Amino acid sequence: MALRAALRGLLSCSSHGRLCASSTSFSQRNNSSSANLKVDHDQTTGVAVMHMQSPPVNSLSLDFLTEICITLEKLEMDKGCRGLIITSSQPKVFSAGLDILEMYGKSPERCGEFWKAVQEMWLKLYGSNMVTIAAINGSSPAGGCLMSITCDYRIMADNPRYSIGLNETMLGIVAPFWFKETMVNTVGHRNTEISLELGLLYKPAEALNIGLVDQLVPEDQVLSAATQTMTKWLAIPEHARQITKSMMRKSTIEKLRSNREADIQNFVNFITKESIQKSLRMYMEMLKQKKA
Ligand code: CO8
Repeated sequence: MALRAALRGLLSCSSHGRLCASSTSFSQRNNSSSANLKVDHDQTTGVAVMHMQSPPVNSLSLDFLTEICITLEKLEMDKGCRGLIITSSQPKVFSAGLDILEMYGKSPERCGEFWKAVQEMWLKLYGSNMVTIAAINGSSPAGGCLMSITCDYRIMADNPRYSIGLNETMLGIVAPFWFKETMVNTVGHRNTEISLELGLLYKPAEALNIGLVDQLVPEDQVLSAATQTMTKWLAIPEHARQITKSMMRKSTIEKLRSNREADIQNFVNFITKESIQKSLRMYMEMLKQKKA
């Protein structure tokens, strides 16, 4: 509850694209931990590594999204932090995407609050001035894939047991326009069309082939490869890189910013439909059966 109250404050001061100052000085600390996130901030390099550690599969619940948003806000405000690597501490999974339980059997108000937090995470990451790299050390379906493609660069573990993609249609739900546009901006229109209609999850080699990830490395080298890549990106004149990034992403970001309330309403109307609730229930049962 305290976390959500903090996010509400955060949302009220950043929803127009302006970031508000945090009362605690994050830059004084090298490391910080909250319940489900560990952040190692190396102040000599200006690079922070955010480890997601929300068991079992880093699914993005309202509370977890809130933690992520607060951390992103603090790092963004910290002038000593120029690069962010996102990775997972959970075995085999980067992130299982949005927490399905947040979309099942919940009140419209709660669904709306949840969706606002999903939007906020995307806005913060996609619009970040920092260099952002996803160090994808496990499977990354749906919202996990969104989180990855919202970063500037993706390095994935070369393990054929892992997969990544926007598989929403397989749950009987539809990726919203800003998921779709982030994907188009990454792999192009045709790949996105096929990928979204079929709800495809790609093995690492396939993901590399369509440009969904930028690099594959052995599993134990994901973080070191991300650190090396970060060094190269941080060597580019900062203002020029930031302006270029903003130029590439601005129209997609603006489209959501100017339609946030309508997008929340669409989500709530859609997700609370009986037929959609049934699809989600069947999908969760399928997950349980697969496990058994
Ligand atoms: N949400 C909630 N719980 C989950 C999720 C999830 N996304 N994924 C897995 N879990 C749960 C499982 O049910 C299981 O619970 P329990 O232990 O109680 O049985 C536990 O986590 C562990 O799961 P697995 O045993 O399946 O773990 P594995 O290591 O074998 O597999 C995977 C990990 C590959 C991540 C697998 O769990 C999986 O495929 N999960 C589903 C991923 C998925 O399809 N996510 C889609 C979420 S929807 C989304 O992100 C975008 C929605 C956009 C909405 C647009 C609407 C308009």
